[in-house]
Amino acid sequence: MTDVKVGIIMGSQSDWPVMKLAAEILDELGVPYEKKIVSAHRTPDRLWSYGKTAAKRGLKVIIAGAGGAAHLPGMMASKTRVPVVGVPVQTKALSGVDSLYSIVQMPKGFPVATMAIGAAGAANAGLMAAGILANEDSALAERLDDWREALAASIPDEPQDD
Ligand code: RP5
Repeated sequence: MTDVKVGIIMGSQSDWPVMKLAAEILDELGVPYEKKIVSAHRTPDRLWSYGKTAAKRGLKVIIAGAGGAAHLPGMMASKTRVPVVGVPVQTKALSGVDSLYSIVQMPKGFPVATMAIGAAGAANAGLMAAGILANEDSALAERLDDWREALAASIPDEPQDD
């Protein structure tokens, strides 16, 4: 077992610019994570072994991002009981609606907590993972509360002219 409790996985190197936003949130909150390319279609054996060992290795949350025929989050949820947070990566052809539908419509028994398409979804996946871990980590809970308060405080009371 290691200190790493969050796994960020993605179907392709091309997903990293978006999935990086989840990593940046975890960096801000001081949550250690690992990041891997694991493709449901191109590296299915890697997917299988990642899912098979995830709980034993001490992972508590897996953030999985993919685009198009985005089967990675759902297949990972089929292979491990570790909660999977899915991020639909935006696509050129169908704007990420394909990714969203591929991830969100799981059959009963194998849930994926599906975020919004793209950047907001990736950042929220980091926050979701932190929130889950914060239930058992009071120092992290305090950092997350502070992060949320800072965000609220950054919102102006009134709209301004440009
Ligand atoms: C999916 O196909 C990946 O998650 C990525 O979003 C998409 C395109 O992958 P590349 O062709 O850019 O490698 O498997």
